[in-house]
Amino acid sequence: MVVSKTRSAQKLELIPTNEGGRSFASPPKGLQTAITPNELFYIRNHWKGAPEIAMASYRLAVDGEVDLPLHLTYEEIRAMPARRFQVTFECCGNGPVPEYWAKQTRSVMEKVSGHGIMGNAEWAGVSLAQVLDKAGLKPSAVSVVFTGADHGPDEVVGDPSEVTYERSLPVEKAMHPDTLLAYEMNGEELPPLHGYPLRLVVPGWYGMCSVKWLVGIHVLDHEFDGFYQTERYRVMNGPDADTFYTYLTRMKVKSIITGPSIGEAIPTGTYVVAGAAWSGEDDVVKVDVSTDGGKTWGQAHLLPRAGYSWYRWEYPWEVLSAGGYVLMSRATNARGETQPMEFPNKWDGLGYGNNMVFAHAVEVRDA
Ligand SMILES: Nc1nc2c(c(=O)[nH]1)N[C@H]1C(S)=C(S)[C@@H](COP(=O)(O)O)O[C@H]1N2
Ligand SMILES: [Mo]
Repeated sequence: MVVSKTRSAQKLELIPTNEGGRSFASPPKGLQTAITPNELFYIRNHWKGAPEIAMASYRLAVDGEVDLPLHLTYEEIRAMPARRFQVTFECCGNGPVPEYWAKQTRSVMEKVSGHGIMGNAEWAGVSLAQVLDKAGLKPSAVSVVFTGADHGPDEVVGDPSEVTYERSLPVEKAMHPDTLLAYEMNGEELPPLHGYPLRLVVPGWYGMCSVKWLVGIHVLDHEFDGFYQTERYRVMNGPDADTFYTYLTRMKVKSIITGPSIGEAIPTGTYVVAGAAWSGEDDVVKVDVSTDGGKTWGQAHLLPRAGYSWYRWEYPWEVLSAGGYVLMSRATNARGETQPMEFPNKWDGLGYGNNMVFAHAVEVRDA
């Protein structure tokens, strides 16, 4: 695996979130605009850098439970009808860090307000369903596995045996017309660290589903049991549950405050508190905001979303006395699900899928 040097400039404003140079969070300003610029969009890689892909010999293999296996060149994919829309990404490790997490992780997460492992971009590509239709799914098809060109020992296990980054989707989600094989991000060719030449974009589902550096699509007649499918991105259920794990798929209902930034000092007067809210493929129907640490709540003004983007919201706050304040936001989706006040997945200590209401401390000074 060769580390890509072409985009080293991209990292400058991003905040490293681990020591191996694998992952970088967006700084607060990357979340303040409706579109996250490519150079501020978080990077979450299991190994350092981007795998080198020789474009002259690049082929996307489509095989398994299909009538006609395919080997598509990049040009053949680009020649197919393009789709283009916004999709908000969130890593399922995005969120405030529980007390029992390592100190070092906590200090990094504080820098990014605990929310920088997400972003919103406009993606362009072809409908995966179109490629699967070309190959012809057999009636035996159950799951569709996506293989990245990156591999190595797992970052946590450290086992010297190689694992490849592979994830699967159920046929239904794979065949959804908005599941994309994307080659463009915000109008630019996919940057190397975001998956050049081709990545999956799975609207509404947590980031790990959107496999980068895609080289293979393999249709199975059973559930996929690869390492990153079954050993990661799951949360332990409570002691009374029927099943041990829940595997994360759609992003839970959640909201963040993006302005003022955490710890920022603002003047007395009227300040428009701003933020974002999202909930998988579902609509967000309301965002409540508190400026007194959750004692009282008022409703924010929700702006319409674009495609599968986050909703932006605004809440005019009249604040007359200087001092410290704790802001909170709490989103509710069209299914009636609301963000919990406490850390939801406390059983395993991994912190995945944390959509709790977050305390956002700011300072108000006399204008
Ligand atoms: N091939 C490959 N795809 C991958 C990953 C990876 O390490 N390798 N990381 C996944 C995870 S956990 C996330 S959150 C998203 C991050 O996408 P980004 O780095 O473009 O923001 O990519 C996903 N796709
Ligand atoms: Mo992730």
